[in-house]
Amino acid sequence: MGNTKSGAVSKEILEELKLNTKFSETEIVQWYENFKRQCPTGRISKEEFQDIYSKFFPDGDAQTYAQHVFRSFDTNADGTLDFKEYIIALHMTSTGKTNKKLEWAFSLFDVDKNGYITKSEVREICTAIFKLIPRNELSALPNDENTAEKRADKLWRFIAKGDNERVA
Ligand SMILES: [Ca+2]
Ligand SMILES: [Ca+2]
Repeated sequence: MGNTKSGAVSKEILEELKLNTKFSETEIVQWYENFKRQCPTGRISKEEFQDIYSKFFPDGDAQTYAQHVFRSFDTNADGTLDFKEYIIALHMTSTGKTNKKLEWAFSLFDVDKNGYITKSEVREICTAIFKLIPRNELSALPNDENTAEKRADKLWRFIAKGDNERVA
């Protein structure tokens, strides 16, 4: 292990994160130390991310969903999550602010990243979400949303109107 980079967060990243999230400098520095400990290379690969996700859903299949979540966090699309992307992701999914959550949900559903959500993208994400649900819990779901198709239809009716419309 060389000593090419210092162990601290760079000033630019720190300033940017302070501007774009509600986290304080102390919190960001703490997150960074945690991140470095868990991930000495400073980057999380898709495989590592899938592993982390699988631990949260031991009874379901989290692989597909983890891939979608990873894509929505990997804002520069280079196939890894760096510290900045990780903190922004954490902020978007954990903060109480509805517009931030919506922003994230939008990027989650926009599978091909073209700025629009289509019904088939909604169905794709619902299918991934359904794989997270353990089999014995599926039977307990209400009749109008106990399959990925039904859930997608319902969600689509809520956010859009016709089958061929798209959400921008
Ligand atoms: Ca990235
Ligand atoms: Ca799209």
